[in-house]
Amino acid sequence: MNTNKKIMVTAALPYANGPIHIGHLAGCYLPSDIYVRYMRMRGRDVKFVCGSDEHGVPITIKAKKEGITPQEVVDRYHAMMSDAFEEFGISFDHYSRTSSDQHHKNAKEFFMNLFEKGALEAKETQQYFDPEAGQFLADRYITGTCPKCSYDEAYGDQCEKCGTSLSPTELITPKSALSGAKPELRSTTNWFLPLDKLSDDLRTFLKTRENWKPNVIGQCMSWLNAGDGLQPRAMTRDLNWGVPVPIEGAEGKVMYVWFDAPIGYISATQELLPNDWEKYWKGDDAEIVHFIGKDNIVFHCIIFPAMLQEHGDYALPKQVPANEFLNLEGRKLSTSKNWAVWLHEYLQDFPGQKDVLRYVLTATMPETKDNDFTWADFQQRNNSELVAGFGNFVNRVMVLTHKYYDGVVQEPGTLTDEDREVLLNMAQYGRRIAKNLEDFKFREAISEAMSIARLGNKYLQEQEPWKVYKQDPVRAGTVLYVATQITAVLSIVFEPFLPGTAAKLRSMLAMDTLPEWKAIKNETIIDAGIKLGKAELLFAKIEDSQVEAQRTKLEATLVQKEEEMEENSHAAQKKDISFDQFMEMDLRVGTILEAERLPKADRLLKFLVDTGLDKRTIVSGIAEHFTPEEMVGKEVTVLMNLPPRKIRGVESQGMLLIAEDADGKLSLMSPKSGTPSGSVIR
Ligand code: B3M
Ligand code: ZN
Repeated sequence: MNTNKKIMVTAALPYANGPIHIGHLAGCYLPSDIYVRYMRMRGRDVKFVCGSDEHGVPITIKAKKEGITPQEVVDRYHAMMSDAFEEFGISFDHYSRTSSDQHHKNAKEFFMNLFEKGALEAKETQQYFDPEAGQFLADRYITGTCPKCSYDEAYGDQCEKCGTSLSPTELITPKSALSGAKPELRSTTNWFLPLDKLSDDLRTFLKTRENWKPNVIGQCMSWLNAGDGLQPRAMTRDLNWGVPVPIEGAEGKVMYVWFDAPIGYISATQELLPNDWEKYWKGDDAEIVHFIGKDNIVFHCIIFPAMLQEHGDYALPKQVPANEFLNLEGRKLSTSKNWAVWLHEYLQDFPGQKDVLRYVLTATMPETKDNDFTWADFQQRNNSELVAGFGNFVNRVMVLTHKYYDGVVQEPGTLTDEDREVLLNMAQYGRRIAKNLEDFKFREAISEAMSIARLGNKYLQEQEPWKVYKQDPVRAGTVLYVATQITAVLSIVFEPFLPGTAAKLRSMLAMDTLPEWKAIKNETIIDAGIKLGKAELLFAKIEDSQVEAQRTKLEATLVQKEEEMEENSHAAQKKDISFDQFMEMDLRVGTILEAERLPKADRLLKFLVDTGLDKRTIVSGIAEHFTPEEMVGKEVTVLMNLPPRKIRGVESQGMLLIAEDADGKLSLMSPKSGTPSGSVIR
């Protein structure tokens, strides 16, 4: 293994618009942490960076939904995610964020490098513009009717009902999600990466990658070979949240989030190593490894490499071991549907048991196909593999050594063939686990590590030191000496997987440092004469009630979702009317001049309305939703040509139009303020 290499390990920058859940961990944060911890134990020169991905439309949508700024959204989730990662033992050397000054500076320099060499092509395109909001609309900000299934809330990039990917101009009756206005197509210039012209270089790049996972290469080749091949992709957007584009004529534009985010890896390294960062990103010694989920493959294996190739100064990714997806109790994990096990909630519900989740997520890691996390499996693996297997073995060695030898590891007598075979096995396990980790096969690696604990239990069961001790205390001491070496190996091989447990075990074994991986080969790791620390249980049983509580919590989100779905299910559409029938209605803009409650009528308000044609009284049953004071001066929509009606002795001439949502909340149908009374609505 060439140990001069500078290994740069990155984990996908999580969008700062929600907490971390087990799918994120199994997808890239846990495998990357295991890999880096192992590389450190091999004495390799490895750096591990990540950070919050703070641009992109999802963040502005979240901000709009909550009525706060995008910066407030990212500040909340950046703190939440970095805290949760730290508590879970994801050992980044640096966790950055793409709103950092360093990143903005670095992204602009990267952009200018490409721009000045002509690697980005300016193209004029037609984009939807919201005349009310006065801004261009990102695809997600345009909704309309899906041309495929007629779902009336499809987005400009995708119909979530039938899954069809769309372009905004395909939507029927598009409207702006910002103002509701009908968007207009307007020309705008953006700067494109000509991926079509870069396909050959990308093919060469992909062909020279060694041992890439079939699912990764397969996805890349299908992108390269699909239809007319790769298409130019805009690297700038008409948005106001992101890294501003640093060129003349690009005012009001920001970098495409998938242009700036991968550059965030480099920015994080610059923040970590201001003077040495280039050693990990440039030159033949740099080895870049991107840990991601499969939904990020095209960005890390096609677009980012194309950017790096065009830039010219950078090494290209050596490995991108993308994982597939983790499902939860048979359903897709979903932030928006709250169908998830949130990391920060797990850490609250299972204090001190982060390693149990690390263990289960590694043992079930979706490395080559999607997999499913169930609470039953979580409980079963903890109770039978960790408690009854690993923990029980260590506890017997500790308790027996304290019981018979006051905790002191005995000088071994003559080793039997069985003893030697067990010790020899340790070195073989060490080699197999190392190989699996270097090949990103984490499930196999942890299974092999657990086999060591099984081997230890089997050895004790066969040698029965608790029986032998009476007749032959030396033999019993030898058996416990061998068993203690096995526990020491466990404390080494489990360091990448269960760092908390491994550290606790090493302190019980009076090992005051973390040995290098190669110590596994030594016949003696814990010398005779060493006094072992206090025996503590490494794992605790997980009770049915704890798991039941988790399932109940999950089911509650399902029920809540169903209720929301019911509540939000709008009244069914009424039967069709003819266009002529609609044209018979006379709808006008009116202005409320006076407003008062009607005596002994809680729900009624009496208005004097200037309709542009006349001033008339209208009675409306909205007193529980609006006060008379707030109504005066408001522009409203009036249905004029209704026959007058006597309501509580007051003659009402017409009706105000109100919108009522699924849970009964009312809002006035008001035109833009300043629209003159009498304006005809059609
Ligand atoms: N934030 C997408 C995601 O969280 C994106 C990753 C960026 S890595 C440069 O899946
Ligand atoms: Zn559809």
